[in-house]
Amino acid sequence: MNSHDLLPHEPFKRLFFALPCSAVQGKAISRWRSALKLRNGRPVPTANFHLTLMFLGDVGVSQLPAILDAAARLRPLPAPSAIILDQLEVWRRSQALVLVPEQPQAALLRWVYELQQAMLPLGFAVDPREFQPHLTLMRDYRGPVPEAPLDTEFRIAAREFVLYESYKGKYEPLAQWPLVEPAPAPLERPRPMLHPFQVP
Ligand code: 2AM
Repeated sequence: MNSHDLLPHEPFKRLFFALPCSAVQGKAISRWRSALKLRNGRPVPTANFHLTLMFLGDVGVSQLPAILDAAARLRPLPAPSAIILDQLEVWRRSQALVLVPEQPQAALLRWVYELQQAMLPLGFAVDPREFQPHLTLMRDYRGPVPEAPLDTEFRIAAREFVLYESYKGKYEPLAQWPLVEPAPAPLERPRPMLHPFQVP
């Protein structure tokens, strides 16, 4: 995604869509990362763990209503699911140590494609690099893939997606929408018919 054309002097926000990482999972991932005793790179703050769906870049604030509107009109996934991060990789080009799913879910990949398509008319070009779900653990990482047993499963719940503003190293949620259709409410058990003179 490239930085969007800004009007002269227009205030802007640095925006991206992502799946949030729950506090519990964040702590677990952070503890596991500490145990790796990594000697280089900058650890991503635990509070910033997320799984980027689409990076929008610097966006003029006048664009925000159209982005919110397009995101709200996306069709949710039919079934609840989670992204299982079970593999550690070093991405040399971006100098990042990342957790990735060994088997990215086709449904999520399709949904991200729809998100990209929804943003196209607003002027956000699709990143020529293939979308690869990942959670960044370390930036400026230059070492080899740490030899670490990934004996725990880390899960990112794919329940809702969030539009974040990146501001001074913090990620501020601006809006969120359900990513999966809400489960239907359980049917009320039919009450037994009472005889008109029976007292319940
Ligand atoms: P990542 O760590 O999941 O790769 C906010 O800046 C987030 O957007 C970053 O954490 C990064 O997500 C992603 N990001 C930043 N710059 C980007 C770029 N040029 N292209 C794609 N994603 C980017």
